Amino acid sequence: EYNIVRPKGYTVSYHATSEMEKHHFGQTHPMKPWRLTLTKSLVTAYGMPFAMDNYNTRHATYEELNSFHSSDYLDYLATAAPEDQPRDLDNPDKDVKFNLGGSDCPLFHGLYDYCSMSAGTSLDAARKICNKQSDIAIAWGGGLHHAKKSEASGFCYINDIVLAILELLRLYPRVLYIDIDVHHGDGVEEAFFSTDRVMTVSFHKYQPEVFFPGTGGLHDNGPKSEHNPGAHHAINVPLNDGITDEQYEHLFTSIIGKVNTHFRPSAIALQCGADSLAGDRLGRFNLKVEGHAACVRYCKSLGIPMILFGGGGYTPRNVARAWAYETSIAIGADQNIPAEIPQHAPWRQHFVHDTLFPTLEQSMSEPRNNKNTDKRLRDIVSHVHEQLRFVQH
Ligand code: TV7
Ligand code: CA
Ligand code: ZN
Repeated sequence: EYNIVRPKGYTVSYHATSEMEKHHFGQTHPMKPWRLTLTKSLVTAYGMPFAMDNYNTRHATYEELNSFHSSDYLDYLATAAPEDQPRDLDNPDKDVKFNLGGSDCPLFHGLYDYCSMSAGTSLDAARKICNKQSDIAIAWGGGLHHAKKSEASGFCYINDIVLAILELLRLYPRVLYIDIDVHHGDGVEEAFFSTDRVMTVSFHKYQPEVFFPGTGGLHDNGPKSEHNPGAHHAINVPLNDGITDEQYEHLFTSIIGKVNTHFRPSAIALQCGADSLAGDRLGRFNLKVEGHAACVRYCKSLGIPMILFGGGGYTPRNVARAWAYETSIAIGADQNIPAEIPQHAPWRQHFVHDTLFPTLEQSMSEPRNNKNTDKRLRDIVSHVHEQLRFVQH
């Protein structure tokens, strides 16, 4: 009923599985896998699946996970059960093995299945890009950027992004990783710290001691040693509370535009964490769906093969709005979908306001004060531009 048609001349693939969405981190835990259900139902209500190749994804194999993660970590992840973790109720995060079983990264039933499905989604997306069957591959179930080689961190157990980028590197000489989640993409940055084939750029709230994970300062640009090819290949854009669409879009395009001309990526991996939206339960920014999505639109305009990953996002109705709208941008249907949430969308009542584009006032009772001065943002851009003088591919 909407005017959604297959884009001419390019292919978008959508990688998901309804199995992932059934898992629970625990009653009060902010990470709600059913936000993926809500996203899929909105994408479907708008008729977008007709314009994409839709894949039901499989579990990643142990060997695939092992291409980044250590065997001792994976073995523990595969066998640890919730009841193995006698909790010290006064000190719930104390001494947990591989950081598993604390309150951020609890052990829950089906954890290994959940992790291997998230990774399977992202690996399938990467393979479709590598064999040129997709120009844009979408993996909203991935984007778990904090996981380390031998450690869970910040709701992330398996770093599906690192696995997908490793897959892209088999074919593509250079991969640009961009991270618009409100948190620093530390796990991905660390994994590629010593190579000049991956440049990582994370935009995030930065207030060490107070805001997780506390890394990603402006001057953290990769190993300083002259002999390390990865030097200058980590870009960090530390921000304060309350940044607006206008400021963010300007920052994003001036930084990514310059990165594109200096680094000349052959593929892009874009983590679209939706906790940078206004009204997020954990986030602190004032971005609207339009501002968040402008990043996807800009990356698409570069005409480089791209994977879109999910990530954070703790107000499920807004996560679904952003990722559904960003899916429409991928297929070039953003002009053709009505802003009104379709009448027949299941879960319609969950959206509270019946529009894809709530105003700031609709997203939160009191918009945050914007603590980002234009002067500070100009200084950030000029530091990044200086870093890029060292990068010439
Ligand atoms: C990618 N913030 C992940 C972002 C990971 C953020 C944190 C929580 C949190 C956890 C809960 C919970 C919470 C309301 C919020 C230092 C601590 C403080 C746990 C209470 N409510 C992504 C990780 C971050 C768990 N962790 O980038 C169970 O907030 O700040 C911390 C660490 C120790 C642990 N405590 C928080 O978006 C996917 N956690 C309620 C129940
Ligand atoms: Ca980020
Ligand atoms: Zn986040």
